[in-house]
Amino acid sequence: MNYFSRLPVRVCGIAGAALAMLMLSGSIGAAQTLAAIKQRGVVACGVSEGIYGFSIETPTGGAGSDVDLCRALAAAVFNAPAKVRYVPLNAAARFASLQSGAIDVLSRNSTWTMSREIELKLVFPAVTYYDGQGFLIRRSRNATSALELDNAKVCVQGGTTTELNLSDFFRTNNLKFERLAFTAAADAVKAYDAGRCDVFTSDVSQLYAERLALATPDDHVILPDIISKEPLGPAVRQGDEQWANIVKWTAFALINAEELGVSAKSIDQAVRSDKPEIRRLIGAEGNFGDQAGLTKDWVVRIIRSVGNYGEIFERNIGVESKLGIPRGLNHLWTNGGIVYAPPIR
Ligand SMILES: N[C@@H](CCC(=O)N[C@@H](CS)C(=O)NCC(=O)O)C(=O)O
Repeated sequence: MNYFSRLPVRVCGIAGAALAMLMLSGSIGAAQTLAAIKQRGVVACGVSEGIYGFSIETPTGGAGSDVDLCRALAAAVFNAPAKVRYVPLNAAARFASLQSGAIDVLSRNSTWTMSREIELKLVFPAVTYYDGQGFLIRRSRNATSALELDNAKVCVQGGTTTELNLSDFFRTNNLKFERLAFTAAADAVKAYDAGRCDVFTSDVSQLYAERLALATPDDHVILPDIISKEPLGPAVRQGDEQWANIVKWTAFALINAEELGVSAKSIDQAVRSDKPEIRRLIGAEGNFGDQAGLTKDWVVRIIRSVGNYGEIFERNIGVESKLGIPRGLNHLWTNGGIVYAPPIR
């Protein structure tokens, strides 16, 4: 199944209830997730309801960098990147869905925070995109800084880190604002486009994406202010280290492959390489894939299916894509960015 299945998703912020259900059912314990995925035949991957560049529905399945991580996991487990069941989730529904076991992994522009790990009992195994919160406004407002937004009406999606950062920023700077919160991102964007708000605030990558959906995108600008840290990455439930490690090392393998120059284009040469680091990456030396519960050639499967981190970034998000976001912080550490993966050895 390689399309977004419209499972009925309850919008529910009560994490505790979902957790209690999970404990009673006892269906998800240590090292159960990979076995359940294999038995089911697909990875159940929670994605957004549609953020261009990250996760959108397409006639042939899904597209975007978060979708590519789902595909990479299916390639690692099944050698078949299409073996994913996509579950679109709005911001408020996403964590309860993960806790209840309805999805195996959440790959949906979600920020790694302390409370989401400690309170919601989740794990964010890796960062796949370093983002920050910003503001989208009408060009005609002629503002050059967020400090000029006193008394603005601000549209925001509820159930996000965005809401708290918004009030922190206005309070810290002694500015007043009126908040209009929406459950669905599409409604927040529609309200902004209809002029009900002066400002739409979100992670900057999502501002780029949502701007594409406005009636006249060129009439809107993103202010230069970045008011928060939003390290985005996949999340899994606590208590299953095997699966958490597979998600973590899949993300790290994509980054290590780029660093070593191993891409979808060069994978056939890479499998013949005599460089020790590449030989370990592709499984010609060592036993890392097997030890993780996969196969020796797990990285070869991943790279053939989705390419390396840089290829995923450029295809979906980068300056040559429709989104057109400069790579910035998301350059490899060897290239002036902060994207850094521990080595496979
Ligand atoms: N990174 C932030 C914000 C993520 C978020 O949900 N952003 C909205 C902004 S538009 C979104 O992606 N919504 C898409 C959806 O609900 O499907 C978080 O983890 O709370």
